[in-house]
Amino acid sequence: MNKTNYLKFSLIFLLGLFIYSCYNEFYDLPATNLERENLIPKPLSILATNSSFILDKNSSITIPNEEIFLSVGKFLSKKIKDKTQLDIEVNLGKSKNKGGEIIINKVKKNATIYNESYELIISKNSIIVNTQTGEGAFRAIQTIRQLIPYKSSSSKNNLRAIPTGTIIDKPNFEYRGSMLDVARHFFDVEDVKKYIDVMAYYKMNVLHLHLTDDQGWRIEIKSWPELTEIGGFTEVGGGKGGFYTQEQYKEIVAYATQNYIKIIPEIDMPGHTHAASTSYPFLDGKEDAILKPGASSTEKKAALYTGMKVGFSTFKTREEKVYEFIDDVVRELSALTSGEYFHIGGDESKVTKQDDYVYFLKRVEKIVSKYNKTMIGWDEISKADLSTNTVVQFWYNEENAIKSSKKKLKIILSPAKRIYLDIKYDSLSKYGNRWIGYTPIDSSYNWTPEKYIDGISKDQILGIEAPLWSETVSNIQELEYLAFPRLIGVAELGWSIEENRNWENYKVRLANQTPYLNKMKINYYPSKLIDWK
Ligand code: TNX
Repeated sequence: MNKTNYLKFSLIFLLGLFIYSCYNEFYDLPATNLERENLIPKPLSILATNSSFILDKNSSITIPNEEIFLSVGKFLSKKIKDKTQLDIEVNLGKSKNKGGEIIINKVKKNATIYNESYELIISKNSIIVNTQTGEGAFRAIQTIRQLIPYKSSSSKNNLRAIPTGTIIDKPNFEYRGSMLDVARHFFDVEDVKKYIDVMAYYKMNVLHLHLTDDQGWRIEIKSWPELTEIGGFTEVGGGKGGFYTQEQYKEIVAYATQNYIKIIPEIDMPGHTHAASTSYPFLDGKEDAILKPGASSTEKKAALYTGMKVGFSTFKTREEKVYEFIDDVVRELSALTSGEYFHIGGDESKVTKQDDYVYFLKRVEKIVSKYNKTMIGWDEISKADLSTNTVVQFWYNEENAIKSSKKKLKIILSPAKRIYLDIKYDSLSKYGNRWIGYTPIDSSYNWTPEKYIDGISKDQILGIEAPLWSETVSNIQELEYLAFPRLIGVAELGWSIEENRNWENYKVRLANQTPYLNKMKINYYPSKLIDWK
């Protein structure tokens, strides 16, 4: 290089450096405050440094050279594109270093931190994610997504200013779930995927599918085809019902897995089983009662139930063939499910004799563990002496939950009073049940799972789950009306520690979720308690 070229080169270099260092000033970006961002759930700790990282067309994502991080990197790039139109490339291992970088850094395993924990260090030039797992990286990028403004931060170029600072974060509970009742009304694969999208955005990690009930059987079981051919035929109100083929169910499991969400299938037994027993009358002896032996499929379909009552059906618990049937169902469904849990229902079995109920649960618990799954049941299952691996889902009866926790079984909290998403908000609610009164969004948020039941301490609580029973909702818009915004509050109760939760503060962050909810076309309930933006 001769002298003039050298001078030219140095000048250009210095000019570039100058422009880059004046970037914020150049675009006239205001000072920022990471601590005041509308993040939900609220992270464990936030420290603001009041400047900006610029995300623009020169930015890139750099990830460790592992398949698991590649999918997380691509996920983030796609979400950035959807939100900002910016094409952000994903580089393995080494960065190309053109502009501000998002770097996912794999740190060494440390037994004292959760799989889902992460650290986010945002400076002017980079966003560094420190985590030890794909799961941690996935939770971290939800925070990044939430920090990216919807509109360009400059009128000159398409760029987004992200507040600088450090976030250290990990979940309060390891189990943060919701349940969809696809039995009372059926919801198709696309509906479930959309629900998963929103759950993932708010860092939830479990979706429980209530696949069977009196009104319908919604999962194909190859060894018992009439379960869906007959049992899937209708729903509450007499609509057309439906079911997932095994391929469709696998598609849901795969989609959930990409979003670091576990699917928990529920086959509700021995009560809530009218649809199954109408398909195969030996299950409850309907052959003698309602259906004649050898009844045609038309006769069986006519005997299906489309009302909303509960507690009238039961399997014949002393009939050996019933357990052969259950074995097939648990085997097939377990093979399709990657998560470790299998939910067997067990609620409101009002016409099953106590002895029979207890006998039944012990038999079913063995079947579930034979297929390497951990059993979950509604709180009534505490009537039986079950293994300490089994998990009890509290929904109504505190004594049941206390009894089980004394026997060292873990508890999932789903108090109907607080987080049953199917309960009406108030007297103006268009849809919803109201057997337990109303649940406006403040009372759904304003409670303390850690101290909810006297006698159950935090370490005995696996987590929380918000069920959405679907008697009164028959399409995704109606379902969303009940789920949102309450589900978002549940996500915060599950993730954020007690000291970081506060209704007045949450209320403001929730009000600022409207750009996201609108972009997702979510039909949320516009409660007057919130000053929606
Ligand atoms: C109780 S919760 C039920 C469901 C109903 C729900 C309606 C539970 C284990 N059983 O069968 O759909 O109330 O809120």
